[in-house]
Amino acid sequence: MSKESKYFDTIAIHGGKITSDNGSLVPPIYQTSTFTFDTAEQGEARFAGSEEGYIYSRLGNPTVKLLEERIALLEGGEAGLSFGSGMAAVSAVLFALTKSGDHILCSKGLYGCTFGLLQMMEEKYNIIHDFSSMDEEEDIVSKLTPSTKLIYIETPINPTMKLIDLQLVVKIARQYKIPVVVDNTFSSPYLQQPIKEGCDVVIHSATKYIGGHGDVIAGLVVGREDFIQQVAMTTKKDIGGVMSPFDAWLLLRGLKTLPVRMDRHCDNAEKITSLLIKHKNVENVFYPGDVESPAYEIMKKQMKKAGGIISFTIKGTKKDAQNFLNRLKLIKIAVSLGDAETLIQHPATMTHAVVPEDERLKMGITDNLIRLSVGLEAWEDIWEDLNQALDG
Ligand code: LCS
Repeated sequence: MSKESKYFDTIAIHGGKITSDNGSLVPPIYQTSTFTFDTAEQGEARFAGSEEGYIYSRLGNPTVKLLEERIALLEGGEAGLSFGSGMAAVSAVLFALTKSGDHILCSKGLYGCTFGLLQMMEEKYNIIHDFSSMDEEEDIVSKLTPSTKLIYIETPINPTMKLIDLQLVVKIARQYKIPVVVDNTFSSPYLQQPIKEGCDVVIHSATKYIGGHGDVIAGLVVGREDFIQQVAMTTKKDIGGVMSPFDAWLLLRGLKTLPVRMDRHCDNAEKITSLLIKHKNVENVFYPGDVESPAYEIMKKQMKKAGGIISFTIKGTKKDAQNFLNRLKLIKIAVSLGDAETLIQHPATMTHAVVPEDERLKMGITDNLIRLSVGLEAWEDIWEDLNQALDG
């Protein structure tokens, strides 16, 4: 883009510099593993870092770089970095910030595989972790240790839709000089920009809203230039969870419609929430856009809208929850979220099955909890399907 816009919608379409000689409107897919050097000396200079330019696609690729520039602009951060999955992004950041003996303070509630990764880090590498609900200053402070190297949070939390007050966490983290890492997957940069709230690093499973069409697995990280460079040249380069140029191209395409898609996801989710709340077979609905929700005030403070995910408990057992899912016709039973299709899943036996039952219950993931990723269909059809399955 010749002149950077201040508007999110414009940056989502034009942000970053397209590398193309031919005036192609859409960025080319540089489907190449390596880049040739004119001379041996040029190769030496590229490796030494004294000359800019591409070397090998695990280290950088023009299509991927455009996506990295665009996500950095959209999150309001200095630089972006891409990964082959959300988990590759999470692990690269966590391993870059810690070493054996260090401590991580996490939100009480995390995506199941992030929980699994933290357990593995503890068992294999002695990088220990603890959880805080992050809703009270005393609790956060009491769980910090001299070895705490980062605070790691999801907000909204997968799948309970609890929110964490970013300003509260940042205030404490600054006092103790600890970086705050936020998994912003559920909000997308359109609804929430943690770096603007003072957080240090943002992570996305770009598989979700950023891709938006259920056809790519990918991860993104945004942070300060020096940190991104550190991750790029250590845990990304040497562990190697990189994004393919084609996947970067799909994500660039997805980003163009992120604002319009998110508005529709949010509108549909608000409508479905208002109907779920009134259904006789629904016990509780967890949606931060519901004015009765304890998360509502935080949502108003740090999010543009409440997002497209609703979780709710039905009256009944695990079997009743499974029977409810089995009665659905339009809505697909699937993990993942943020797609055009409405997706539904049972966290206790699917996304969070790896979390031991007592930990799972502490996070609020009961056997009758359902997670709904509200898609872009007409809300009337989504509701008709939910309603008939709930009535059944
Ligand atoms: N962070 C969050 C908050 C997630 O929800 C996920 C995946 C990841 C990170 C990992 O991203 P991935 O490697 O899959 O791109 N969440 C999933 C979910 O809730 N259902 O299926 C995957």
